[in-house]
Amino acid sequence: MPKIKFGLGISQKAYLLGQDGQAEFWNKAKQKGMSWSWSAGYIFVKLEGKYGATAADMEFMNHTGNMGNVTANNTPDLYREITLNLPTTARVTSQIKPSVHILSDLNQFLSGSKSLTLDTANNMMMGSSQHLVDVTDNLTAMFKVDHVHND
Ligand SMILES: [Cu+2]
Repeated sequence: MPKIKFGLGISQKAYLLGQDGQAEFWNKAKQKGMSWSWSAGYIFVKLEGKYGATAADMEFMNHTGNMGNVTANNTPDLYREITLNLPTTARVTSQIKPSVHILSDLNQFLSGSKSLTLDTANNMMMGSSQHLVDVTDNLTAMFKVDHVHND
């Protein structure tokens, strides 16, 4: 079965190349609001919105990322590699540039393999706390390839 593999976040291998080793990627991430300071590094996933039991009137902000060198800091590594099955082969030829269309089920954020509840203890979090490790693990199951365009 044909497959596609991609990274969710930035691997330590890439981050530890240092700021000069990022080429233009660091600046692009910065422009898109997907970075902290260099020492904290890249934001992997940024989820923001409102929630509430009766009305969506509470703000939440969950930003996942490694906050630097995980070995030196003795913190969890939130980088994940995702492998998905392709329903059909993606053909690359001189005429064909295939598009792989991936759907993301955001419901996995809180209702994935581990049920999570937003509350005042976790609704404003950045980095790699246990809540954000749980969020990351839930999000790894959010992707699926819906279809491939071979044209
Ligand atoms: Cu499509």
